[in-house]
Amino acid sequence: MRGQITLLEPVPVELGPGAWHMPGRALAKAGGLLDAIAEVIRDVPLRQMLTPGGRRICAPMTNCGRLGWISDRRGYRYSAEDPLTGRPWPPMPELVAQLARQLAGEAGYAGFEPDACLVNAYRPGMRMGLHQDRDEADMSQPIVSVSLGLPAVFLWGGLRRGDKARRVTLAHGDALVFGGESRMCFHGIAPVARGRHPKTGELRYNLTLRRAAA
Ligand code: MD3
Ligand code: FE
Repeated sequence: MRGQITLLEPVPVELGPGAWHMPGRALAKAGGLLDAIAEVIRDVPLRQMLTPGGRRICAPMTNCGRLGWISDRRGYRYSAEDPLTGRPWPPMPELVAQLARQLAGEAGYAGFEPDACLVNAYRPGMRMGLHQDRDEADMSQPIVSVSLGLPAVFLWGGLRRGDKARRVTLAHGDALVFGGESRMCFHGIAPVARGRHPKTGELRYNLTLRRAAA
């Protein structure tokens, strides 16, 4: 049939200049990634952080890697210590770091070496408002994200807060790589719909891999 294609394997979709959605690209590693997340969470539990304005950030989060992203009344920043204990974050699992390097390379960002991995855990109803990631030292470095468990609608806006946001569904095993001209785009997550995932139950995990220090 002319015009009809069969997708034997999912292909990367360029969402915008330097921004790639890679459906299912992390699926083969999903089991190992979930095991790695479970181990991190045993060590440094998920917690709800406060914004500088004193509001609770919806999704509980924690970190692994040399640096962790934290937020409290003093602001947003990266810290080498877990503020709950004063101890270093657990090391980034090699499986996670390796996948991030691989995906960044495939998107055209050779030499990406993540030093921070933020773990977000969303339950149905939880969302993340439109924001920019601007706490990293070198904005020429891309960001890699992997979605696991319940699906979510990713809101992908423009360089100005008011720009209309596109909606892209992120499923279990999907990856995103954002760099170049898209690095400073506003983005967020729409409220997660009710549901159950065979591997995570009523949870969506997101791993956000960044180069925080120069
Ligand atoms: C686009 N997390 O933690 S990941 C965040 O699913 C965050 O938990 C969302 O935004 C989540 O900051 C979205 C995808 C993502 C991460 C960083 C980006 C998209 C991005 C940086 C620039 C543009
Ligand atoms: Fe973000």
